[in-house]
Amino acid sequence: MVDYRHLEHSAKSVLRNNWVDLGKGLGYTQPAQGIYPYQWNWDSAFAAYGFAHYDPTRSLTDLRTLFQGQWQNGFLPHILFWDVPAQPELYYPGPQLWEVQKVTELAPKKVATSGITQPPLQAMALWHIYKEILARQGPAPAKKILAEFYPRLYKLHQFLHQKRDPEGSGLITIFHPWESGFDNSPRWDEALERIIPNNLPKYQRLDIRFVKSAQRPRKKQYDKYIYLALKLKQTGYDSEKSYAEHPFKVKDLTFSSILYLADKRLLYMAQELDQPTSEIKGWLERFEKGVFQTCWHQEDQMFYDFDLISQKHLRTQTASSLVPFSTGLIPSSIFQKTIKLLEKADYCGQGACAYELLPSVAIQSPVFEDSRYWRGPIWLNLNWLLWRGLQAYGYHQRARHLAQEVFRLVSDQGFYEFFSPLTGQGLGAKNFSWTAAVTLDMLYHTLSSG
Ligand code: 2M8
Repeated sequence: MVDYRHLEHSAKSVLRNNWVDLGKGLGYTQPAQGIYPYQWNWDSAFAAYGFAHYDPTRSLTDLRTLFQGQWQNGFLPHILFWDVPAQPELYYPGPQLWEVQKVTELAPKKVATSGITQPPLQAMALWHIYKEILARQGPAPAKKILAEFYPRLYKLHQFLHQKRDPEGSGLITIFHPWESGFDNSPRWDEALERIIPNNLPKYQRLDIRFVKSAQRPRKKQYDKYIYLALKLKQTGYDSEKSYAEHPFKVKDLTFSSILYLADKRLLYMAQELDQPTSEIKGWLERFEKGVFQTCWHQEDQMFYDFDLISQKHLRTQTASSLVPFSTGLIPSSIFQKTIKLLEKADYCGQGACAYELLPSVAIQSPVFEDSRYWRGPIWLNLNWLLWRGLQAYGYHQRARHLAQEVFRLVSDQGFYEFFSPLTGQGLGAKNFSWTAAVTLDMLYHTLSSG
């Protein structure tokens, strides 16, 4: 029997201990101590989902701090290297590799950042915080929050739609597997095959000081990550140039689904603030058509990422194919068929897994690896998106069951970064922020719905 109060208490202490106070009203949630010491883009938004329930001020500080790293063109980098110059290298690749301030005028002066982005969850998180503040403090303070963040969010979304979807397909192009957030996923293997790194500088992996190398990407993949980052730097992080010459260009299904969810929140904000809405409505319509035109594979009856270079779907069986359901816009006939996958031993049905939670890659896929990051393990942010999808389709019983399995898992194992589907063992970093944050979000939801 899970002790909810104990779970709540321990999740909150993970978030509290990972908080970094920068002074002057700024601060952020580290994803985890040691391995991820800086501020990560979508991690801060996930953390906000947890904090919003009991300390919305902190979640606002986290997002406010994140937007200090926004570039002049609206781009929001995936890492902000706060306070780094005086310290030895804590994380590789650090600011010395990206050198954004040296190669582009668009980068902010006050904080060094990376030159790639991540799934834009911020408008979703902000809308969630807004609703909490509205319920506790009333409309005036809540609206003030929207007015503060709206211009920055709008600029970010506009950048993504204009610069990362010049085709107007409704789907966003990523230039680096790390932009997907599902970094090492086999989703990218085929598109990475053509990348042959050359002239790489000598570098030292720092991640494997903290986590066993068997749970981290292989050297062969890491070399490609560094090579692609350096290629982007050569263009001065210019989207047009990268569109023309970069060797990794993929329409990312999950990134685009998250942007769609975020665009919807942006639309609600615009309506609250009496701002023009037609451009946002246009973005929503593009995805509503585009996700079928670009990502739906008729023969497999499945959604996939689309490789712009080979002009092919990337057909590896991963949980990412289920993320579009969190948008609620896929016809329920397709949802009903796809959700049956979860009942198969391929995913977590028929007792195939220690906990009935979605693994990141189908267990029977030839590329499934039980313990290597993003190549098989259970991630709770992914399960949280599925939980939202189940609710959107009225599968409340199933959504409740999923939440219960999450509570059982973290009570037994702790708030790890990811978990083995086969044994449930906690893997990667300990006391991981988004694991704690999405657990809290599900917990508050469960407690408030009786
Ligand atoms: C992982 O990615 C970083 C690179 O950005 C890494 O492995 O060093 C991913 O899981 C990513 O989605 C996440 O945002 C980041 C921090 O938690 O770690």
